[in-house]
Amino acid sequence: MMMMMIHSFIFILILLSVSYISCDPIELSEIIIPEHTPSGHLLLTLNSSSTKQRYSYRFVNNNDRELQQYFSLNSSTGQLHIINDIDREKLCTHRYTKCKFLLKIFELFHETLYHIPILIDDVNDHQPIFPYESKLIQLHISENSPPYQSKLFIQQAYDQDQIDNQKQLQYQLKDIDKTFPFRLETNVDVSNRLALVLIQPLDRERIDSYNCTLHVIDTAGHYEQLHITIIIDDVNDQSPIFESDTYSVELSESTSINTTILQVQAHDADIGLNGELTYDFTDASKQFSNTFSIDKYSGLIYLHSSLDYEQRSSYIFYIQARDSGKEPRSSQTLVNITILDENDCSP
Ligand SMILES: [Ca+2]
Ligand SMILES: [Ca+2]
Ligand SMILES: [Ca+2]
Ligand SMILES: [Ca+2]
Repeated sequence: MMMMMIHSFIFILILLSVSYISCDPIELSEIIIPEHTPSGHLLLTLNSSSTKQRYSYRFVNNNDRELQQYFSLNSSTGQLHIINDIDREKLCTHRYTKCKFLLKIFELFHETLYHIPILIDDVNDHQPIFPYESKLIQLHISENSPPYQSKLFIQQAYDQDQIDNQKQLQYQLKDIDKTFPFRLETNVDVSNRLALVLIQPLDRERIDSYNCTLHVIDTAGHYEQLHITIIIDDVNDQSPIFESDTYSVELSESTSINTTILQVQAHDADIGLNGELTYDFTDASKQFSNTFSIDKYSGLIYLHSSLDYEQRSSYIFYIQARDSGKEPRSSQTLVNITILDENDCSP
């Protein structure tokens, strides 16, 4: 019982002495450990004497307790080994500062405190990564964008290694040919974004999308690719074009009402509303809508009221096709209807 009390007393004393170390520390020189140094690697031996003196080393007052899990300390020899994989990028999240720690070891019998600065050295073990959820992104540009003034911005790649800061990463555009109308610009502004600068006029009606691959490589040759599809957005720059400038038809004066006479048809190379057409009489030809009617979507023209050759032997009017863009474009065609005489007058 007495012995147990003495032991407890010594233990408390030791704890107290460990917690309240007042001696001047011995500052050891910095140990540089490359990250991922294999487990079992011996970093230093604090007690190299061959005398029979007793030594008892232990970690002490290490603010960053997490650090201790990577090392084992032999209490009598003071040998410090690596026992866990050290990943610099996990241990030090501050990318731009050195990954440094101060490891403190106390020797109880000689009351010696050691300060051991540790520097975890970066190894280039990460590839650069583009900050997008997918490796395939889509960018949009309007087809009337002016060359040299129009840019498509792309976020820079990021590399977790300290060695590979943003300026060290090299970019290249791949899978393009001479017709590719963009040029890659790096470090375009303070945000260090990348940009695809338009260098040729676009024409969506000719080419409506482009593909390229953006390649980034770090100083160790690790690389990443971002596949980019550039969609050319339509502008209403095309007018409808009629299949024919003139539509001529001959019609018997006895043709019954609602008979289909002809169909006018135009095409617009734009897409969406910019290419969606409706047909109607031009303002100047509105008067003919008493005699003929037109279906605004199909361009079919019907006879609206009965004809009489003796009263009128021909009709000439204009039909316009108009797209549905915000600023609509239109064009017109001529319809020439000749009425044929039937023997309907009594002698
Ligand atoms: Ca890297
Ligand atoms: Ca690294
Ligand atoms: Ca267009
Ligand atoms: Ca159009």
